[in-house]
Amino acid sequence: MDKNFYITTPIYYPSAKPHMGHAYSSIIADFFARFKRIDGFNVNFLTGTDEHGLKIQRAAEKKGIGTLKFCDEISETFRELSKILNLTNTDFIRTTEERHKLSVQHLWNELEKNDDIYLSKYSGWYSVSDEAFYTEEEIEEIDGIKKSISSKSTVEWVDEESYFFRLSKWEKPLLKYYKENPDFISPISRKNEVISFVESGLKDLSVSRKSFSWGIKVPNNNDHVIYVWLDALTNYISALNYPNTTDNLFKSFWPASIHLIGKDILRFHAVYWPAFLLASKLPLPKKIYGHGWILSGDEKMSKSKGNILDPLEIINLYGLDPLRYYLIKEVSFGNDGNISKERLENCINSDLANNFGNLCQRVIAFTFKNCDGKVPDKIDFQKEDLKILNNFKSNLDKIRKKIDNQDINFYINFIVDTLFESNKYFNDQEPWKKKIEIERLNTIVYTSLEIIRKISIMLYPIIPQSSLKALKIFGLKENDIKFSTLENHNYLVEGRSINKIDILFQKIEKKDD
Ligand code: ME8
Repeated sequence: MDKNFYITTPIYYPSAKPHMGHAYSSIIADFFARFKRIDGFNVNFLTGTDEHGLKIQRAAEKKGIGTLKFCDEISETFRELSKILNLTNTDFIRTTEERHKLSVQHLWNELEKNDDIYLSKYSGWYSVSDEAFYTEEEIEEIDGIKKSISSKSTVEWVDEESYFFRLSKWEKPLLKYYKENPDFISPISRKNEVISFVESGLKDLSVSRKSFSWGIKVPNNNDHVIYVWLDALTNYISALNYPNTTDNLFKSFWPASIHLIGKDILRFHAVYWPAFLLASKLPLPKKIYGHGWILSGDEKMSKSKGNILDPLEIINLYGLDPLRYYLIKEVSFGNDGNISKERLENCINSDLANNFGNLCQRVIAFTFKNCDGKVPDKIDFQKEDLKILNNFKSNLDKIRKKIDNQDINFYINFIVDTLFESNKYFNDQEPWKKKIEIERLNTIVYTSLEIIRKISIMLYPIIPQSSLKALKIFGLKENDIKFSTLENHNYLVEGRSINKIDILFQKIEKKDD
């Protein structure tokens, strides 16, 4: 079985500081990376910044700073955010790095060699905000201003010499590929959008610009810079040392397991990128997943709309793990979702503090009071204990499959239901009434401790810091976290001392409480 897993986030534009939408994609990617890692996979996890093009050049001009200096500063805030979000990315790529430039120019040469690139002239609409070309049918006029219908960004007229990529040539091969690889574009609702776009006919794509210079030069024609999307998409392989395809990184991790992106950039990833790869005879990524948007009110949160939520503000107020938990649980994965402080506070109070935190504290206190602070011995599992323990064991492969289908909603619901069942189990079994049936009391405590261990492991990809704190009860460290151990009902060593831990989550005082 292939035990290598390669996940990527989009590389973000450092035109302004990161916002909640960026944090969302990165946290979700980290969730998958962490899950795969505890399930024994060798994980490569890439994120970074997309620094070329007119959008960045103009943003730097507006600030009156040199473009690279401007990128250095903002790219650094994205790198810092990765740390603040506790991401386990294994690399952070900037498209202004030399390793990337070499890779892009090599890819360009391959495309040219295979006769997929030719010189002509582009006359049409361009959105600098989206760094995208639009046809007449894709734009509308609002108050005398031409805008993209899909993104509502302003477009401007471009009329200049340009290199073109023979995208039209790849229309049929792409449709064939989508058909033969039904999971390539996910979720399914978005796949149909892409297929109808391709079926409606692909025109050749302009892949160079002549009227500005902030980009990677076209080899052998320094008057042109390479179109920023051809440049940016290549990051996924330049970080694996492409063009050195015999390099260990490339051999181990290409094709990528999944490119996780927002639905706004699906066309670039599900049409242009696979076409570039087909044309350069490279394997295609296994999956493109276009998640929904974090909305602010009813609108997509974005810098141009001025409705940005700052992840740092929320983290300072509530802490990182509550934010991670909230984004993973409350934004139904694949769909759009709203952020509300009220729902975030509910998550903290009810799921994290009441259901998880309390379970830990109750069981620890009971173990100290009745079992001398030790994992009890003389265990004899009964039907009711095995029922709850087997619930993990019998669902292990199902959980793995759900993760491979990006069904985060299943994963989190499984945890929420199990937490409910676990609290109910402890209440129903009434160990405090079993002080003379010592074997029964011990078995209930043992089972409860095992459940806490298992749930904490499942929570690790979502709320890593809190999960590690909870696992301190058993003296377990990050390296001990293995998903496969959820199968084992007798993992905890009888007679070994457990540890008291601090309160995991402070409840938020609500005004109407
Ligand atoms: O598009 N809700 O960069 P970008 C959810 N550089 N996710 C959001 C979001 C929101 N409101 N806003 C942004 C680019 N995102 C290109 C990508 S990849 C080769 C090049 C997330 O800074 C989401 O993942 O505009 C979206 O696709 C990405 O940030 C766009 O970031």
